[in-house]
Amino acid sequence: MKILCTLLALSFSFAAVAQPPVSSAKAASAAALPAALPAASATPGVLRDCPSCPEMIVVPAGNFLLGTSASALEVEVERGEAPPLPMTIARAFAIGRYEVTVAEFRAFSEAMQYSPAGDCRVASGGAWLRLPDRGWQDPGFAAPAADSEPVVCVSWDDAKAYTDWLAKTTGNAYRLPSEAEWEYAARGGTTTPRYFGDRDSDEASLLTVACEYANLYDASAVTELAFLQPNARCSDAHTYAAPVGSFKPNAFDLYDMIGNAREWVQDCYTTSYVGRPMDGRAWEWAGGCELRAVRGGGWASRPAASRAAARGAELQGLRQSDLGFRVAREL
Ligand SMILES: [Ca+2]
Repeated sequence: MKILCTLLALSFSFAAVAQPPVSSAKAASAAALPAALPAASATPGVLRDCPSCPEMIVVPAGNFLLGTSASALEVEVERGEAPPLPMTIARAFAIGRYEVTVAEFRAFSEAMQYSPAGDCRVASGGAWLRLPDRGWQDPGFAAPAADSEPVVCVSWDDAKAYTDWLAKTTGNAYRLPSEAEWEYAARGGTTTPRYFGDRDSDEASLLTVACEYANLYDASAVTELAFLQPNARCSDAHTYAAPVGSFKPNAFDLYDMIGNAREWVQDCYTTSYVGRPMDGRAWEWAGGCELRAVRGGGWASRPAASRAAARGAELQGLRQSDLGFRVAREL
C-alpha cells in the first residue's frame, strides 16, 4: 500500500509537469550566443544553438521513481534497476530531441580533426565481431552510415569529446545526460515500462505496438542478424539503425529514447541505486570508472532490454555499431 501511495503521489506530480514549459532561461542563453549563430528556435521548448547543433527539447523539473518497483511483477527486472529510488529533478534541462546524428558528429570531427581510433564491434552471424575496418562512417550496415542515422561506433570518450566541443563552441553547458535525467526524459511522465505502454505481461508478445515507436530487434531482423534472443513480434522495417525520428515520439516530443541506438550516459555503472544522489546528478567518483551506464536498447536489443528502466553497462572505450548517444544541456 505504501508503494502504491508513493506511486500515486508521483503520478500526481507528473500531472503537474507533463507539458514542457518554455524555458525562462532560453532568452538569456540565446542572447549569450556568438553573433554568427542563429537565435534559438522560435518553437516553444525547442532549442538549437547552431545550424549543425543537435535540436534540443526543454524538459521540465519534476519528481519520478528511478528504476523498477518490485511490485511490477509483469516486468523482467534486471540487476541494478531495483529497488527504485525517488528522484527529484530540481531544474528544467534540455536534452537532444534525437540521438546525435552522423552529420552532427561529422561537423565535430571535421572541425577538430577528431577521428575515433581503432575498430568497431559489429553484428555478424548472430555475434559481435570486432573489425578493424569498421567505424562511425561505415558501421557494417547494408550501406555506409547515412547523415540522418544516429552516429554509432563511438566510445564514451568520443561522446564526451563531442559534448565538450559543443560546449566550447556554443558557450552553453552541453554534456552527456545523467542516468536519472535520461530515464526521466525517456518516461515522459509515464510509469509504465515503456512510454508506449505495456498491454500484457508477456515480454515477447506485448510489443506488437513497439514497431510504431521503436527500432528494436524485430521480426524482420531475425533472419539477417540471427541473434539467439527474443524479438519484438512485429516488423519495424529496419534491420540496423534507422534515420533518427523515424518512429513516434514520447510525451516530451523525444524520439528513439527506446530503440535505434543504445545510448551512453554520464554515470559510472553501478549494480544498485543504493547510495546514489537523489537530485538527478550523475553518479561518478574520483579516479573514474571502467564501466559506464548505457540506456534505451537499440536495433539489436531484445524487448526486455528496451525499457525506460533497463540498464546496461559497457567498457568506457567500447565502440559498437548499436551504441551511440544524445546530449543534454543545462539551461
Ligand atoms: Ca528493427
